[in-house]
Amino acid sequence: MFCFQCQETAGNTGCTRKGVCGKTDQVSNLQDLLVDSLRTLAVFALEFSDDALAEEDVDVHIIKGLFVTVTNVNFDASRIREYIRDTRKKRDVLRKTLIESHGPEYVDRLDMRLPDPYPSDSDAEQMDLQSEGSTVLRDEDEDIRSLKELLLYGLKGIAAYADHASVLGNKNNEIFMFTKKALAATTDKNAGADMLLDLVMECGSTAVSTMVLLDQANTGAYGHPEPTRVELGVRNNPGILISGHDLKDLEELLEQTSGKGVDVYTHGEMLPAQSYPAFKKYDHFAGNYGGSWYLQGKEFASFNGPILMTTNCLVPPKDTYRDRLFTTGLVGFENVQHIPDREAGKPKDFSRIVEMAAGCDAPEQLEEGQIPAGFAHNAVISMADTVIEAVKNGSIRQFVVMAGCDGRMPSRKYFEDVAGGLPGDTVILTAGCAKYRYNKLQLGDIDGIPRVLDAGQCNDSYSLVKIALALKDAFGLDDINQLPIAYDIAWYEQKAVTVLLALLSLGVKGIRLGPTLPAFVSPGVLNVLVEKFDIKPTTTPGADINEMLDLAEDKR
Ligand code: FSO
Ligand code: SF4
Repeated sequence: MFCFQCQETAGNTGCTRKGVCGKTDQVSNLQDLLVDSLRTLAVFALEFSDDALAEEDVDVHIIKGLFVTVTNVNFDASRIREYIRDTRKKRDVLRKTLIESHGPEYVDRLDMRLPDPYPSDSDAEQMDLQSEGSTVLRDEDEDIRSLKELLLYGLKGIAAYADHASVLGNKNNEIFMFTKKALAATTDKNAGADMLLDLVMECGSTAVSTMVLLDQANTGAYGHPEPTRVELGVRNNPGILISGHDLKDLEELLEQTSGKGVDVYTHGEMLPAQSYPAFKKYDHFAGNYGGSWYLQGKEFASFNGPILMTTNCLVPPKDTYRDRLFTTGLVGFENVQHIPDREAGKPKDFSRIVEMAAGCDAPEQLEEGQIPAGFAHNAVISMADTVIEAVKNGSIRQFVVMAGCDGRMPSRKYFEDVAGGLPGDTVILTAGCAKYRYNKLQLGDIDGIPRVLDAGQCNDSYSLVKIALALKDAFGLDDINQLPIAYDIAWYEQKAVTVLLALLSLGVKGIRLGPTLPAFVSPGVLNVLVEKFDIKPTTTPGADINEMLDLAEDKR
């Protein structure tokens, strides 16, 4: 195996024996084979009209397949083999149709450039053999390899967001088309750096469209998040803990637990669900339990009731709660119970979880108090006058966007120290699980505006962009970089890469990225990013705070 797609990659170079995330060598290789089969499917799919693909559900299959390979989603070799089999089946249907319409020579020419071209043995052993050897290092030129991986990881994040939107019935053919085009480009042995860089930028603008689509899907279905004080303590009933990012799963779980004497708690990236009007109406929707994803080994044990993992970030389960853990959707782990997908027109069946919960003890209390959430674009823009006045009269000197992810590395204390060290006339704009480093610090407010404005999940970084654009218009500026906003982004997995590319495509300059720069960015590609966008690594909290504040002075 060779994998360097996330921030925790071994030695900041690459995981080669086993993933730091817990992914085995076999699963990593199978994920690479899945990506190759999706690339092949994408090349064939580009030959067909949207209608023909819709019939075979090819586009949705491609985004689901990519989402499966995002860090901490699916660790189950047998499920990944199933996705490869399905991908190959769809490929074979398209290939056969193409031979009929265009002749075998035409298809031969396509086959020549593909990593997984022919109908192949789908027996598990054969598939494991086919997957052996790293595909990530296939391109010898390190800059080309770096750009192709950057593009692929950006696509994985887009796929995750597009999948969430599609679950709620919102799909967009331009996003599907870009995904196929870009995936196909990563199979092109002649692809040059300029072409790949253009695609990386287009990946950023497609990421923005995908976050818009998901925002429309979420707010259309569940209303606009509203400022909410979220309880951290527990109640006396047994509970079900729901984690991940899938709001449709939460909706159906809340419905199926109504009146059952069981409470539903959020965990990790499900915390923002606490602010949606459609969920707040349920009396048995209790508070948020625990901190960010990497602490689940301890926190799931003390929760006492069943836990439902709807998307990443899953870590290999401990025996203390393994039999209470359920996966659903694209998430998987060997020997962990899985709730199957919806049958047409019906909700998922969570009855097993509800029954188990009824016989469990109530959760053990970990903390108490409340934290503010729900500051997505609609809520912040509705208090725009107060915010603008506070900037004008100097009560707010600087905004610092600290969106992104949390993770295991002790060096992530940097983000807690930055948040705690920023002076009282600064406001932190956050989204994603990075917030758990500082959302429980008592940082106060400015004229009633909390000093940590939490827009929601990582995809809700779109809200931060929307807020920035609204401020730019309100101050009559022509460039987003003239605003008193600094960017101090924490990354971990591929959705954060997508958010980063989205910010770059909007022209945001001077982003700090930490706690380390991505291992998959080669020195040559890094030079380009530094030259074009002034990207920089995080250094020390003190030095970075000073530099951010100096920047605010310069912009005054
Ligand atoms: Fe975090 Fe995990 Fe939401 Fe990621 S829970 S790290 S960027 O999956 O998606 O923020
Ligand atoms: Fe390593 Fe991250 Fe890949 Fe897991 S996802 S194998 S931790 S680089």
